[in-house]
Amino acid sequence: MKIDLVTIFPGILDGPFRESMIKRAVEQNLVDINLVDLRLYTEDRHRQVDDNPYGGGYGMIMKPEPIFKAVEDLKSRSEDLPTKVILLAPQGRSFNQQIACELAEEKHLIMICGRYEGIDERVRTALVDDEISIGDYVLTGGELAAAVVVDSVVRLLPGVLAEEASTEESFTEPLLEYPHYTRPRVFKEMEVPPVLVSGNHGEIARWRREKSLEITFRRRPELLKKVNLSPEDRDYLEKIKKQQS
Ligand code: 9D3
Repeated sequence: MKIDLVTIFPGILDGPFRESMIKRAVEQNLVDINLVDLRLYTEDRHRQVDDNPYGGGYGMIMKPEPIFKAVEDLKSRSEDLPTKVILLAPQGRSFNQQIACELAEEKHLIMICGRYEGIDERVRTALVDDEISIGDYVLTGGELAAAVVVDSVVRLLPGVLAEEASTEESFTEPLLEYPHYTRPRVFKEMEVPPVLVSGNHGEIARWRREKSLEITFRRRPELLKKVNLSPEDRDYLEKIKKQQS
């Protein structure tokens, strides 16, 4: 997969892809991540990428010409690959794991990181295939959102995760995770639940299932609608509900 990130602040995105799992994926040529400085596609003396909004009002708007030039150039450099152009913007569809899985199937992503108060609408209508937000909070621009999207997409590419991790992930239900423990067994007088050191794998699996159900019920009850609940699961949830009232 090839990912081009178009930004006026390439420095923001320089660090996140040079560490850990994404770094290894780049080194193994599983993904080619390319930071593109939008100012290189300006032609005026001041390298201007923004301008005032028609109709007046507060703030600046990203000009269309440099973005069109950048995207046309990046497309022409990978003629044979089908390209998907993504705009990171607050108005986009809310990013989630399903969108990450969809994007992991693409061959070439061009991500445009918005800045200022917004972007000229003609970029949307003529250039952008998909518009993504990472959630309902205000960032100063699209760069950190692009880093989030790239991180979640790249880890799904074949060969990036250990095989066990990715197959386990694709079979797991949308439940929150049970609590994890590692050594020491007693830490500051806090003990690991005895069932986890019992060696009884059936009981361990049941305990973990119940903890997952309980934490999901308390924090994200809406997720339980999507889960296949066994009769034992239902009994356990009933028990928790009764304890509450
Ligand atoms: C006053 C109206 N604001 C829209 C909510 C203007 C505005 C705020 C923040 C315009 C751009 C931005 C910069 N944010 C992004 O570019 C962005 C973003 C975000 O702020 N939150 C979540 N996801 C994303 S993706 C890109």
